[in-house]
Amino acid sequence: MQFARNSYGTVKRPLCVFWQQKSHDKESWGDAFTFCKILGGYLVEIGTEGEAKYIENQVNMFNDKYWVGASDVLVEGEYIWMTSMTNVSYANWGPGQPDNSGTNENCVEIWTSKEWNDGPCSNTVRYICESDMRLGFSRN
Ligand SMILES: [Ca+2]
Ligand SMILES: [Ca+2]
Repeated sequence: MQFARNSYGTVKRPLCVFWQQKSHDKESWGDAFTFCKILGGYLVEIGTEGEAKYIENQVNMFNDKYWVGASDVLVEGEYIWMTSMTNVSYANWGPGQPDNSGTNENCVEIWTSKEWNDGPCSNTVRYICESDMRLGFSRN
């Protein structure tokens, strides 16, 4: 596991991002949501473009898509950050997304292009957790 701290002055909360690096660490969106809680955080929420860029920079090494903590599972087409239960205000949707393909796409992933997509929640995908808590994580 790796840890990183945000040095951005623009985010609304202290942001500590951590994620699983190994190839087997892919989960359904629901399991990713749960694992983040078990790990002492929550599936990452992105409130601003600055925050999005910070996370993108931290996870370039993924070279893979990853879940973030937004879903429209409650009301189709209304995306909510599911930990804070706040509306998704900033988003970087890919072309034509979200498209609710197959009427079965309710969970938000970020592609390697940095663009966002709604995907099937049952897909197993990498994921990013973050924590508001000051747990004394060091970078290594
Ligand atoms: Ca949907
Ligand atoms: Ca989609």
